[in-house]
Amino acid sequence: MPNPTVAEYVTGRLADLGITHVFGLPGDFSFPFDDAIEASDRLSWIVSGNELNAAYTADGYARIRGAAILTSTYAVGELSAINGVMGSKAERLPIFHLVGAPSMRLVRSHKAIHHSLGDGESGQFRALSAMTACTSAVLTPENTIAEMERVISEALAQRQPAYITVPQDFALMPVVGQPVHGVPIGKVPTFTSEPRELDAAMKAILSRLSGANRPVILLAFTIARHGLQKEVEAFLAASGIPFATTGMDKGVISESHPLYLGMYLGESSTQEVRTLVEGADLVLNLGGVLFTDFSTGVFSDHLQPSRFVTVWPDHVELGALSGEAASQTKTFEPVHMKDVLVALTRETSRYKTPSFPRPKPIPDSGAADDQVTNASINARIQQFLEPRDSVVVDTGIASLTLLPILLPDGATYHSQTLWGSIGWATPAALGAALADPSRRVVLITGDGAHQLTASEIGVMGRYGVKPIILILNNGTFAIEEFLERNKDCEYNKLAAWQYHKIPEVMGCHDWFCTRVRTNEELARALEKARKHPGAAYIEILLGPQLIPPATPEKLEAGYQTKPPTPDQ
Ligand SMILES: Cc1ncc(C[n+]2csc(CCOP(=O)(O)OP(=O)(O)O)c2C)c(N)n1
Ligand SMILES: [Mg+2]
Repeated sequence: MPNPTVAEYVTGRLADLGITHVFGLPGDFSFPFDDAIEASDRLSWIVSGNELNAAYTADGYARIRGAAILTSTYAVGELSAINGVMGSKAERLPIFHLVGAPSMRLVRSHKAIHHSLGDGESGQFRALSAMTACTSAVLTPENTIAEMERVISEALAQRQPAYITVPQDFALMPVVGQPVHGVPIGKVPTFTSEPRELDAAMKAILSRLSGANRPVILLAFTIARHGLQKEVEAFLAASGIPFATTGMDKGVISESHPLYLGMYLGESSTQEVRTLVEGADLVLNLGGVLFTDFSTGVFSDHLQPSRFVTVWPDHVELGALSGEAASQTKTFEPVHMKDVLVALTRETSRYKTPSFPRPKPIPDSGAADDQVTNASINARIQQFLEPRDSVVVDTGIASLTLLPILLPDGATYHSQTLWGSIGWATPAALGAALADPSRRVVLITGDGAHQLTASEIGVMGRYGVKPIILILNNGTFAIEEFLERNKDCEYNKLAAWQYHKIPEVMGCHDWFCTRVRTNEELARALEKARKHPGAAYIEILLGPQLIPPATPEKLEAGYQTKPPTPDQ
């Protein structure tokens, strides 16, 4: 058998990882990749509305499957994808971005080809795309086999995108060398811990743990990215130490877990959670929590670095003890989080778990005949959720106010807490639905965010996914008003779309679509959606928002536009 072509090999090698869908748009320079995907019996094309949306869809898919493939054409396609792929880089998701480029013959001829600046150059855009990835490769028939091993291993180690491009003529040539048959993503070896470093790290962690009376665990989103939920659950069971999550990490381990304290959101936490987390004499930070502005009630976390033991994906860090200089921070590397979790489960003695109040569901608010508000909606969403739902939330008022809802058993929560690009959630929900059809997907998006990427509703209809979609129609970019304290800007007002008609005009069949105004209407619509065998799209006309604008102090903490006062 002759070797596969470069395009066939690349797509086949990525299919070995267990990826079964490719998101993107075709284009002439990319035809070899497009045709290889079309011909593959392991990969299905999902044709997106545009490349940015394709990147968001791949991001949502990778959150559940562990990795995704995105394809776009040279320059015009790949540049459109940049914001989406950069978001995946920020939020640590391995997206393999395949881009076909002009043939080497064209490159050498310096002709003014389409999708160029007309200056005979063709390599300028590669650098821009490569910046959105942690690793990149320009393939030739000779280097393809080795380069694919390198970029797969790097992208999975960093859990960040890889950019892979190939001139069109090279893409059609057979690869040179012995093709590699890969293994599914869960079996791909990533880091190897250095035994002496691992041993020393374990001694240091166990010594800190044995001296602690009131330890707590913070769990980071990277646990899900590295697929280590089972290892964390085993350690929780062995140690009995309770855990909390910040906004970015919500639902990484089931919120029905008996050791779950609740959300730690700095000064926006409940008093009980604040007391337990801030009063802990040791914070075991598993995975390396990113204390972002929106995760921590605008940098209002009060945690002492000296009490931290942080298990990053590839190293361990022990805070300098109080009284020691910060330079006394101890690091151990390379040490893999999985190895630490396994060793901790084996060696930690069980704590007597302190009694703590179980996190409570947020209470009902708003009378049946009242118009739905951003306050009354949260409890209703919480009651509607079912075990194992995937909840996908866009950036807006809801991404702040939904954080305290209590998720049912095994439900996961996905939002772009760090990157925060509005419009992400609609395509990401499509990706999540395709990644695991056994889970119901519930998409919650503001109207403003939805207007950026609503074309993916048509893509959902085309591929027959069945999410439940809640559109929060308040006619504005309301969170901007919350952050800006200016209620009447032209730039925050939205075109008045009739959202509930979108699925029909986009060719979606058997969708339950409705528009509701009161809490009672919402409750009835949710009940219908629950029973409806197809997708559901509920436009919710929100009443005046009840969230008071951020205080001047909070705004200043978040944006820091003024010189600090002397005592700060
Ligand atoms: C791509 C992008 N453009 C602009 C912004 C700035 N931005 C953040 S939130 C937001 C408004 C979101 O409005 P909507 O979806 O209606 O939600 P609401 O605030 O009304 O709940 C905007 C414009 C952004 N984060 N991302
Ligand atoms: Mg809005």
